Amino acid sequence: MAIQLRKGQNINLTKEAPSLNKVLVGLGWDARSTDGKDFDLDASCFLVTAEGKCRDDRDVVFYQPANLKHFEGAVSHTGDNKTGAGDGDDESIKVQLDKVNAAIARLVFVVSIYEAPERKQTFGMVNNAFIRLVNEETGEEVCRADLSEDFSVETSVCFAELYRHNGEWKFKIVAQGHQAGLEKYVTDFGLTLA
Ligand SMILES: [Ca+2]
Ligand SMILES: [Ca+2]
Repeated sequence: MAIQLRKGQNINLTKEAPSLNKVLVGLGWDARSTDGKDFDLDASCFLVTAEGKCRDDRDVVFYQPANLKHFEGAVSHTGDNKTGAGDGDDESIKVQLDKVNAAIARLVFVVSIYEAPERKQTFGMVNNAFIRLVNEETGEEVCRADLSEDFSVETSVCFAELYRHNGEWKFKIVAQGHQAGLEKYVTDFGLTLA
């Protein structure tokens, strides 16, 4: 039985799922209405040091071909979904915990709306958002969170963080949205991506 988490809650993965190493983080959403335009949400994963910064532009994994696979092999994105249509994971990110560099303290999972200002789209137009963490080797869903939070004007939402705590791995539901879009995280984490 997967553990259900709410905003602000965390789970100690090292205790709850001791054999966990290959992690699949599945993220899903549906567009409430699209008025004809594509509604394209993108999942990204930032690898962040204890100082709160990415080491360089290679520490973000997202749909761009050059950034689909992390250079150290720790994180990979399974590919861009441009509509969110259907149930189940719309995009997913794989993490191999034992390959995460010791310099990385947190993996931050953010979902943002592609071309949100141009298309005048916000998270207020998103339904059924969720994040779930699966043991890829057993197929077992370890935990999930349905983000029932009432978002409105946000164009990016930090769904969750996978982080080290006293030598153990924990997973926390953040569910914090921002109007500034993905650029906010790019700036906060010290990246120079356009
Ligand atoms: Ca997408
Ligand atoms: Ca969907």
